[in-house]
Amino acid sequence: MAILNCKFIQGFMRMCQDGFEQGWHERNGGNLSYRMADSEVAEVSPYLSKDAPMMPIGVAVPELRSEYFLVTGSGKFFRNVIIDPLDSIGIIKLDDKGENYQLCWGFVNGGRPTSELPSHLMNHEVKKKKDSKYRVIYHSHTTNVIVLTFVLPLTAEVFTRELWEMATECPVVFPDGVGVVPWMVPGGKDIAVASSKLMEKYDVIVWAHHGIFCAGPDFDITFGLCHTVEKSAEILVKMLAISPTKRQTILPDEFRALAKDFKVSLPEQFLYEK
Ligand code: 2HA
Ligand code: ZN
Repeated sequence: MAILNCKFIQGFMRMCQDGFEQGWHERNGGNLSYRMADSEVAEVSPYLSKDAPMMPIGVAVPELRSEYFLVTGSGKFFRNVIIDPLDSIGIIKLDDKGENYQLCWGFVNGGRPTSELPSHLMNHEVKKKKDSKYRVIYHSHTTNVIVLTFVLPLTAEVFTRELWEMATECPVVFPDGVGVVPWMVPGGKDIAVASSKLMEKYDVIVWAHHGIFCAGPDFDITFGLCHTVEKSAEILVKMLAISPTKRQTILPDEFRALAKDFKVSLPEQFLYEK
């Protein structure tokens, strides 16, 4: 089917497979959504059905009215996306209030969008308002980030600083830091509201004892962000397995020097004296 050759659908499927191969998507874990550009909507328009019934999103996202999203399906496995995309992924269109959606393509065996649709869309709305280049929201069950939510205080200050210290590239890749949502029931409005509030400030949000949400302009940047954060978390987990303390690390003034040379601004909130 020619629609599957579209660049954005290829990129979406590749990201699902990449995440699965990293071990972040056991069973139906994790979900991905992509806000389509007008040119991409036009490209696939002949394949889109326009009369499917409207379904409630569960939250209102007026800023996203009439937009189209490519999304993974509720209960679908990332593992199956590349071998059976028509079953696993789909395109939805929001109504002119941003309160309901209709299925336009995909989910041929009767699926529906990810159970985390409220969080995805509220995060998309916040990001679009700040910077219309943002198009990707990615939720994955990154093992080492989850491990850290059992041993570190659940604050942006501690998570950001500890992850920055574990790899020199980190403050350059996520200079705004990492937000943390305490444990909450997934899938609903409350966790969507809490997450989107943090998305105003961060591109990375940790869900305690659950996983991570990342936002970005394209698949490479968003996957790379998640990959970088999880790699740093892995280094920290390995370090903590050897020793509860660090013999040496990157110091606040060294971060400030890095920020200057790499032309990023690192909030002082994260450069506290320990
Ligand atoms: O099942 O990851 O958070 C998908 C999920 C729910
Ligand atoms: Zn999840």
